[in-house]
Amino acid sequence: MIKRSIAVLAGAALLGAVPGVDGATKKTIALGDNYYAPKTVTVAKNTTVTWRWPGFEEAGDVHDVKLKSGPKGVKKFQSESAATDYTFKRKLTVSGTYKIVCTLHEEMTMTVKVRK
Ligand SMILES: [Cu+2]
Repeated sequence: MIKRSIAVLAGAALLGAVPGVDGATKKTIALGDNYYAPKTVTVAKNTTVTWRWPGFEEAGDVHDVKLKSGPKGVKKFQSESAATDYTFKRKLTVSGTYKIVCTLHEEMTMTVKVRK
C-alpha cells in the first residue's frame, strides 16, 4: 500500500513537471465518493484540467478518471486508480464535449465542455 502510494506520488510529480503554456488556463475537479465536483464545467480551449483526489484525511473509495467519449481525434485517456493524494492532468486542445466516467462506479460521471 505504501509502496503504491509512493509510485502514485512519483507519477503526480512527473505530471507536475510539465511546463505550463503561457497564458493557459487551468481548472481543477475534485473527486469524492462517488462524484466529481463540479459535475459539468465549460472551459476555454487549451485549458489544463486537473482531477484532484482527496487528501489522506478525507480518503475514501478508490476512483479513476476515464475519457468515455470525446471530440473526434482525441485519444482516450485513463488515470490510475487511486484513493488519495493523486492528481491526473490533461490539456484539452480540441473543442467539444468530453464525457468522463469512473470505471469503478459507473454512476460517477462528469462532462467537460471545451469552447471553440
Ligand atoms: Cu469512483
